[in-house]
Amino acid sequence: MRKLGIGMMIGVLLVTAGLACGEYLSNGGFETGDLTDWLTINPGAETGAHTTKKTASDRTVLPYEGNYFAIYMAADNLYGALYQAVAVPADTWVKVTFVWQSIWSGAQSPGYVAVNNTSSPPAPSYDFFTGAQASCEYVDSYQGEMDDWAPVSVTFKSDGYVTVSAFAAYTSGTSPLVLLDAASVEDAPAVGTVVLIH
Ligand SMILES: [Ca+2]
Repeated sequence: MRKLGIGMMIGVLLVTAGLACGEYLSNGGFETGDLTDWLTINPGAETGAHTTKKTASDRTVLPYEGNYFAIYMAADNLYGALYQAVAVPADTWVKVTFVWQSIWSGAQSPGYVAVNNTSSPPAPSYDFFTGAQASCEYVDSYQGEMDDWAPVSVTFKSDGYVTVSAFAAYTSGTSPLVLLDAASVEDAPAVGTVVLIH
C-alpha cells in the first residue's frame, strides 16, 4: 500500500509539471497583423507584419502559422533589431521557440536571431543581438537566402528577463530581411531533472 502511494504521488507531480505552460510573449505569431508588443530599432521599409513575401529567387514565403509573419530589415546605413523582452521570474525554467529565415541578402552582412537571458531589462546593442555577450543563450545567423523556415528551441533557467530578437545590418547593397513567426517563451520542466520510475 505504501509503495502504491508513492507511485501515485510521483504521477501527480509529473502531471503538474506537464501542465505548466504559461506564455510570456505577447503577439508571438504576429496575428494582430502588426508588430504590437514588439520593439524595433532603426527599422527599414519592409519591417512589419506580412502575409506573404517574394524572395530574390522568386520563392513565395507564407506564414509558418496563422495569417502573418514578421519581417525585420535595417534602415539605410544602420543596424537594428526587432525584439521583445519579457520578465520571467529568476530561476524559472523556460522553453523559447520560434521559426525564422533570412532572405534577400545582397548585402555584406548576415541576418541574425538571438535569445538573451539577463538579470535586468536588456540594454540593446550590436553585441547583444549578435550573440557576443555572456547573456546569449542562443544565436544563429545566415548570409544569403535560406530555403525555408528554420525551427529553434532552447530551454534554460531564467535570470529575470528573456529577450527574443531578429537583427540585421545595412552595410552595402541592401539589408538582409530577417523573418520571424510562431515565437513563444513558456514555462518548461527543469532540464536535467531525474525522474524515478517505479
Ligand atoms: Ca503567425
